[in-house]
Amino acid sequence: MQEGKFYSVRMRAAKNGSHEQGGKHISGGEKLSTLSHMKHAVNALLEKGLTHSRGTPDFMQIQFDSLDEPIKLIKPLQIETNEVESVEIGQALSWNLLEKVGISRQIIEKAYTYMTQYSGIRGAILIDIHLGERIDYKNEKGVRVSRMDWMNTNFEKWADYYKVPKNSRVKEALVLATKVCEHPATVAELCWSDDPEYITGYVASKKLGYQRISKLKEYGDERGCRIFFVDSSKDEDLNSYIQYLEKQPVIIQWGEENDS
Ligand code: PML
Ligand code: MG
Ligand code: MG
Ligand code: MG
Repeated sequence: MQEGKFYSVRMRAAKNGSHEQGGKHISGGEKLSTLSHMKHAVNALLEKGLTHSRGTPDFMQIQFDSLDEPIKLIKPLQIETNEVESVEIGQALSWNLLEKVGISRQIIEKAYTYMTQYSGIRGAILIDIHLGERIDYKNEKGVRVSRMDWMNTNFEKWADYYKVPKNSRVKEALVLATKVCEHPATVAELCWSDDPEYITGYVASKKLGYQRISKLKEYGDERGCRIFFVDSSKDEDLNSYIQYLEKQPVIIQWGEENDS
């Protein structure tokens, strides 16, 4: 890993005013960077926010903050890509995977209604696996998982090894899912993009790994969201769980045995 102090770099972009003014969420992004790489990090986030298929933003905020906490290194979740013929088959597969980790069909059904109900919020929503109720108190913001990254050289070696496309979307989603699933209170994550041109989504958990599903929604649909299924009995303090998601710095690092 690189030497020196690290900074959390964050971007959020909206259209028709800022998020606070009720603007439409366009894009968000997270990086960790040293000061010497800051221009590169800021530029990459600027580019991401300016070229999103949800629209051209008229509000963007890019900020960096120095990190004082030690950075936790985590191995990426195992990745698997499930090619499916249709959205129906893709969604049925996502149900099966969620059931495999112990979530009841009744709760999955609720989660599916939330996926569209809460589409367009910029963070994730947290639901309790026993009652299926939304448990974060973040309203239209949701919980923004932050302070995480994967250094490109290590990511590219991993991508070569697993023959995964070296695109930043897969990288960013896997970084997020790995951080989220590392916490013992996370049972699983269900995600598909709010990008109308991107229909691949995933179910992730520590046990299942990162299970990509090639079709989870129809092309052109702007609805998408992230849901974390949380076992609240495993973590008495919801605040400390949210604190971990928002504040614990994490770098994904592929195992040393494969990393020359
Ligand atoms: C997003 O970009 O909004 C979420 C993307 C999820 C799927 C990424 C992948 O292809 O693995
Ligand atoms: Mg997005
Ligand atoms: Mg986003
Ligand atoms: Mg980076």
